[in-house]
Amino acid sequence: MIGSLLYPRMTSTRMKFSLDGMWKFTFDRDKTGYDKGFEKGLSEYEMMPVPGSFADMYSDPEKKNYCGDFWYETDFVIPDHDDKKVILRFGSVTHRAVVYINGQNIGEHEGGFLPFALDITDKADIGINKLVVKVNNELNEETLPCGIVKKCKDGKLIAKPYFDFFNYSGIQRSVNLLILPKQSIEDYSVSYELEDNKAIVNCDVTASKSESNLNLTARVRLVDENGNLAADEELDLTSEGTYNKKFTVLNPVLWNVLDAHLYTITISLTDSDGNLVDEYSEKIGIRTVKVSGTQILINDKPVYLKGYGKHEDFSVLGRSFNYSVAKRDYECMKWNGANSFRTSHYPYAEEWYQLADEEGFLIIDEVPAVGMMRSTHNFVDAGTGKYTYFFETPTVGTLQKNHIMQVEEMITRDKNHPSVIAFSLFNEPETTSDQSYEYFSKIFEAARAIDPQKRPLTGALEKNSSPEKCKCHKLLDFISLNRYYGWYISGGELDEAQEKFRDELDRWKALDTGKPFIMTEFGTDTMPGNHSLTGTMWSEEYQKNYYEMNFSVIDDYDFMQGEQVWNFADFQTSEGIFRVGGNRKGIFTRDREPKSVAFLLKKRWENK
Ligand code: CKX
Repeated sequence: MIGSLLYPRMTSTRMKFSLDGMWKFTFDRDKTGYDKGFEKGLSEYEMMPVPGSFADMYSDPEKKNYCGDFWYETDFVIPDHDDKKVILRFGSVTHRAVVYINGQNIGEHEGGFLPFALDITDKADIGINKLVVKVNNELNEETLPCGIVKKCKDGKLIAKPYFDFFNYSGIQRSVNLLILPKQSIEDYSVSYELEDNKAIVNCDVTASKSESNLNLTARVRLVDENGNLAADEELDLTSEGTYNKKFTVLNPVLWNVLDAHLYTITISLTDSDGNLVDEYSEKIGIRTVKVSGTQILINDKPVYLKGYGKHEDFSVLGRSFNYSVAKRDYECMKWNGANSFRTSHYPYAEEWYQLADEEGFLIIDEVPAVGMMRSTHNFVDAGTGKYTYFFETPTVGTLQKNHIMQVEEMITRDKNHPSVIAFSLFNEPETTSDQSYEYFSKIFEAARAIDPQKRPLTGALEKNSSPEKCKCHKLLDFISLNRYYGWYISGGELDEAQEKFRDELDRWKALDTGKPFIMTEFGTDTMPGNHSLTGTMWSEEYQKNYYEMNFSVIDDYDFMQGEQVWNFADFQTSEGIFRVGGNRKGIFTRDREPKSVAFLLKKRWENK
């Protein structure tokens, strides 16, 4: 992990300047960028939006599907400041970045969906500086997500993901310049216990160290939505730079499902003369999450998850964040009575979670551990019994290191959001070998150690991970199933599909795991406007019949505590004979208009 992962905010002690805009950009097909001195500045370039996914800018397929190195450049100004710390913060660069300022390497980051912050205080000048970022979007089996790169005879590289969503890349989230106090708040976490009419809040704060090593006092203040002070506490110093306090909030207004109540938390550091050194504020919500028997409890009350597996995906924007699209998505989800979604298959932009905090939405936050089965069509191979020895490969140790790193970065980034009720640590890997168990037990151990709220952990299991063969379900606090009975399995034969689905759930029941289950994926590709009185596959009628059948099964099993349909909207994929203009399993089209089934879900979810 590099630098503090706190969301970039202005406070009375912190300045923030956005570097978003049009940057210089060039592909580096033959990887000669260093020979051409690109790290000092691009001698050939076009302009490219930041944030943005470059693929959807182009009409030329070679550019759209480009795989390899590419470079960005911009100039930025550091204003004169009074002996402060200067930080450069990237929301995400997909999939890996090397950053240069004025020709000097100042840091690198692996992983395309999480932020990183670089301290450039001694590496940049007051005034104008040149920022160059070398980005690479190749996929391999040592980093997340997994895939390979095919090298063509002419040297061209083609990304071959072991997953279906399009390999959108670039500087896809905002870049900010932060000017912070030398000794600053690096991180904080909150966790809660509820007792009659009160909440016990456990608050940890980490401050950065500096040469001056001032003896600082840390305070935490909580203010409710009406501006009333709910707590104001000095924290105890626990070791150099770390502080802790457990305090009580009387009559707390709890954050609840679709009924959000937020407090503003303000952490401050003051010196021995009482001068304010640093201050950081954001919104949090008091709530607990527990698994008890086969139920998931929010504030000790059972909740049934209704909602979606999503993607960050929209026409032209690709995978870059846009407030209007996010607002529209929340409106669509609220319209049909959803209360939750999974950030399939990677951590989303931080603003998604802030909006969920405001809306009372529940998020299963997923790390980009997708494609852990060696197949470019694993959505078809899943369920056939195909076995690819994925976790029996010599490079799996490096993958595991990266996996743990990204789990830690994700939890560090997202831990204080009330909306985040669980972390998903994988999607559809091979889980039938002892090696997979060994691999994942370390991942779960790392996640449990780092989450201050000890939230439930899960992972989405595909069909080969059957009750009899799956070695990893024992690691999960609730079991997430991705099942396509009536699409990939017994497609077009809903009676047979129903029998098979019931048979599998009976076998899980017989296993008596004592845990809640969630359907995290089920769905059918559906061409909007394609109608069929006989309900043939791909028609809107088939999608409805499929969901009706699946719901009738799900409702017969008490341990089923949620349903997240696949997918919220149609989304872009790699090209292939199984995809017509992308994955069409959306309940909404890619431009967020409902398919007929959206009304079926509305009726069901508003009454469930
Ligand atoms: N699950 C049988 C992972 C998702 C895919 C989905 C699909 C697969 C199905 C696995 O990322 O989009 O093929 O629709």
